[in-house]
Amino acid sequence: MTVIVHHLENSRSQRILWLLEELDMPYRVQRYERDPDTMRAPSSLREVHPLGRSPVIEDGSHIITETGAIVEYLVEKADGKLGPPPHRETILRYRQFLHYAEGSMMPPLMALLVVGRLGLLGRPAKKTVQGMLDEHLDWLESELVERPYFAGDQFTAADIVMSFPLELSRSRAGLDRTRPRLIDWLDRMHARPAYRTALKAGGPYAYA
Ligand SMILES: N[C@@H](CCC(=O)N[C@@H](CS)C(=O)NCC(=O)O)C(=O)O
Repeated sequence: MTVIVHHLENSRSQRILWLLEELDMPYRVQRYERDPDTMRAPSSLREVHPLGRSPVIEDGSHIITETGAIVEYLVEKADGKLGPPPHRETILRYRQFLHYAEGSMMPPLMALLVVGRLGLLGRPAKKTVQGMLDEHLDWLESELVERPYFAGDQFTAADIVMSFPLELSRSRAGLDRTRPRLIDWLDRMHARPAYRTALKAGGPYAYA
């Protein structure tokens, strides 16, 4: 069965295309463009799922939303490929980063976007939010001192999930070469052939 990915341009769902390429799983992309004024998804995405958010995948009768749940579903469908190697600590870190990317790292990144749009009014809050993000980035940098990938010695789907918050951090939250391991990790991710192929499949993506 071919998986259908409802993919919004310049969005988190780029990760799902990348994962499908890494898993070598057949898929079809249904692309959606953002409204140029509001940057919101078009209403047609609500016909797929009431939240009108991306990513959403369809696999036969299953319609699945939420990045982490989609990633778990696809890894399971691929018989565990790109899941964690069978090592207790690696499994725990894999699960941690699968939840952490959307649960802990994305909220301050979204807050930074909002306070940025408030201009002068947002300035006091910007410092606080940037401080929160710096804590995240410092911790993530220290994690990569210990191991080359987020879960352990091997590339896993946890790296794919972590890509979007770190790409956003580089584009709008000051992630630069002062955190060399994170930048090196991003460079390694972007050099993967499956990443490059997924970019072609997804269309506009401003964070590669
Ligand atoms: N935590 C959700 C977030 C989904 C989400 O908010 N997606 C954004 C794309 S980056 C979206 O569809 N935005 C369109 C809109 O807000 O209209 C996930 O990871 O799947």
